[in-house]
Amino acid sequence: MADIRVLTGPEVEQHANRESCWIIVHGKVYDVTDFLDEHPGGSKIILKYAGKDATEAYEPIHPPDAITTNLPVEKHIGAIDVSTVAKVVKEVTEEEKRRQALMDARPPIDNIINMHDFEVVAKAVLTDKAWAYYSSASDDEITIRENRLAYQRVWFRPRVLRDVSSVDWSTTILGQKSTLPVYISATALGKLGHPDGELCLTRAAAKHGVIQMIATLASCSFDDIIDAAAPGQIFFLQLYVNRDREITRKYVQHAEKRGVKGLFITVDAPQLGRREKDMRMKFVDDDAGAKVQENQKDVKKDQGVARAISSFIDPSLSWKDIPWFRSITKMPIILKGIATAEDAVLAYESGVQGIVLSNHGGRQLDTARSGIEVLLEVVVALRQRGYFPNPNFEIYVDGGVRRASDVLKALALGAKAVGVGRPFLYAFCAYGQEGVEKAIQIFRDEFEMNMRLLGARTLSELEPEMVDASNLTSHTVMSPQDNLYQNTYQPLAVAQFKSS
Ligand code: PPY
Repeated sequence: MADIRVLTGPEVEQHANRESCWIIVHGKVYDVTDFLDEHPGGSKIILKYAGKDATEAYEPIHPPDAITTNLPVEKHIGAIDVSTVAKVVKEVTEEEKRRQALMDARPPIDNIINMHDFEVVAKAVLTDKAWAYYSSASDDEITIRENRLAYQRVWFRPRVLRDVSSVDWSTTILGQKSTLPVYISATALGKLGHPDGELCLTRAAAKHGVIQMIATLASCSFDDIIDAAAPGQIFFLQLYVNRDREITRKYVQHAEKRGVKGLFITVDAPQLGRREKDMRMKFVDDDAGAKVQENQKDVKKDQGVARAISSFIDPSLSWKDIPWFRSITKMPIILKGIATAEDAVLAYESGVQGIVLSNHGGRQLDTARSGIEVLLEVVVALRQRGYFPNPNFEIYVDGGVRRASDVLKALALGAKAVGVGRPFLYAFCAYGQEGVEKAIQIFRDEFEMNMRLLGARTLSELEPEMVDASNLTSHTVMSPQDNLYQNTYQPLAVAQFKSS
């Protein structure tokens, strides 16, 4: 084996400019000089760390192996003797002090009683950049708001006198046991919001028998997540298909070998949506406003965090690729991001094992309909063809789910389970693993109450007759406003910060 060169901090510091630019990431030294102009986030941000340790800036927004897979091996210079690296004394900004104060004043977790509470706390304690990336949705953000509203156009038709002393909301998803009819949906870049990133989800999911979908663009590496799993813990994998299919093949087969139980291929993101909150953050971030950057052609200033790292995703992905996926894995294949009955039928006929009716949390095509609305037409179309119900083809819905009552509506209309992304993400940004556990507990409490009130003792007793979805597809129907009542009504409050 070749000896690994060990460098010192002062040696690396010699290479701190555009002509020769070395950086340290995770204890290794890389020569990124030739890569500067190719960096999707622009060269400026790399040059800021030229000759220095860039790990802290790199880690939250790059897949762990991004640097090793993008740089040819001859640019991997060696290891670093960490004792020789000058500690960068990070200036604590006013903004950081403010956020730390808010972190210290978070509401005690016992005061968190719903998913919205997590969001309020997360917004307060996250960096502006993290909040912009997580919360953003595309264009005018109509779809992200519609995702909530759509559930409010479905009304319950509860049944009574059914002896609901004991109720059970456990289920199976793709044949795997789940204590909830909810799985943790993939969200990327978890370390932007918490130092342990997605491991907060893994640990909480293990404790409570919930299934976690691992994101291709998680901050923690796939193996770190699987290594942290409890024995027998169930995972699904969300897949962004790489332009280089060999990379995808290896990734998928590795996941299967490590026991992943379902492959969720994202099909609604051939190009990333324009998420304007995220895009604006880019201007702020590089300590140069839009005007200063005007003449710098190397900074892709209009992109934001997500677009900057999405160039590997293959926009040529098509129905013709499904047999190839089938040939490389035995895992069940699910298409994530189906938005019409037509495509649901094609998916069924292509032989996959399921679909997620999703608009990607409102982050892709704005004014695309909500998953729950699409569910109606999908069930009709599949039923007409004799494709529904079919235990070997499951339908999931995601987007906008904040309450167990939302989940029950989706299940009554034919979904097998529901994906929840941001609420679990915000839960760990605000309170780490404990937050995710609390979110799961809240769902449990809500399932218990709502199932009793609805008259369903098990999930199999849910049926379409338990909901009135007749207005779901009408985007103009409003509930009548009662102005007097509106004026006197005191809106519910969210959890309060301790006063300092
Ligand atoms: C999203 O942000 O919606 C994602 O699905 C994750 C992601 C992150 C960065 C680039 C592409 C996709």
